Amino acid sequence: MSSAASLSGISAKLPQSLRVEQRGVVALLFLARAHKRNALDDATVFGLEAFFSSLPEGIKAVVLAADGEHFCAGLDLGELAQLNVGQGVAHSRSWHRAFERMEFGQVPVVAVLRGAVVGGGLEMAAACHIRVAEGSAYYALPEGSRGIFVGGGGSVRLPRLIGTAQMMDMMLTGRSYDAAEGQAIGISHYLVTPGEGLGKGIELAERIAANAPMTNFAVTHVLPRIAQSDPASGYVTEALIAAIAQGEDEAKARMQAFLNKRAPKATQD
Ligand code: 1HE
Repeated sequence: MSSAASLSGISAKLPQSLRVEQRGVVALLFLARAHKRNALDDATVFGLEAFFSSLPEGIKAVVLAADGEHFCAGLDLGELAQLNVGQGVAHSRSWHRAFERMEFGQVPVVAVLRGAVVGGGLEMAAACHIRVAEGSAYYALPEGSRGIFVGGGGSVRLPRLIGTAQMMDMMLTGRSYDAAEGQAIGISHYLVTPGEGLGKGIELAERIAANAPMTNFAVTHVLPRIAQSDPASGYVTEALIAAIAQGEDEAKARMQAFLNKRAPKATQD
């Protein structure tokens, strides 16, 4: 597959704070700034945008993980301290672009969370499609106590994930949630013991990568739009994407495989 060479092409363009590896059709992208607890500086944010904008065709899913004990300490506070109002708007919009490329990019993204998942780190996790948390993960929005507001799309994505009331509490009172609480309120989809996160993330990414590409497109690009639209528009959009997906040769082949007793049944894991 030519994707290995292409991933090394992307790798050469990434800042030092990002590192990429390949496992077959799955790309592993690591935040590699553990000495700063993977705080997101401009170079990293632009690197994320570039990475998710130019994945080679052979890559079918991405696992986003982090070096060190902490997934991400959020915004690099040293950078925001220098910005005036106009630059602050541009800064926030640059985060929006990067996380938009993640959420509505070419392939599904599985995040592997541990330690601090705070501020912009939680905003980034919210832009991923599947979240696996190790038992050490915890979630907070320290923006409230730093005198600022979320700027990485958190006010759009987090209310959908955990509800506006929970987000208000996190920002106004500084409340944090541990990994078990985060699982209970819907931040993570999977909770695993420390050290198991990457393996679980790769396993899930490989399963996702085995889906028909049109199904993955429908789930990541169309489902969230339907969920935000009025029901009448939602039903029409659903009918259209359902027809497009089932009309693909791959869907026909998969359904025929089941009818010919060559495909697995939909049993419990
Ligand atoms: C940083 C950052 C950072 C660490 N920006 N440099 N985010 C926060 O408010 C969280 C701030 N960070 C922390 O609360 C702690 O660092 C942690 C709880 C995550 C980890 O604690 P610890 O004891 O393991 O590490 P540390 O000693 O605090 O940090 C190690 C180094 O990383 C240290 O630098 P050093 O040069 O003194 O070694 C820290 O200064 C540095 N570091 N976190 C800059 N965030 C688009 S809007 C998004 C808005 C936000 O994200 S606001 C939330 C910001």
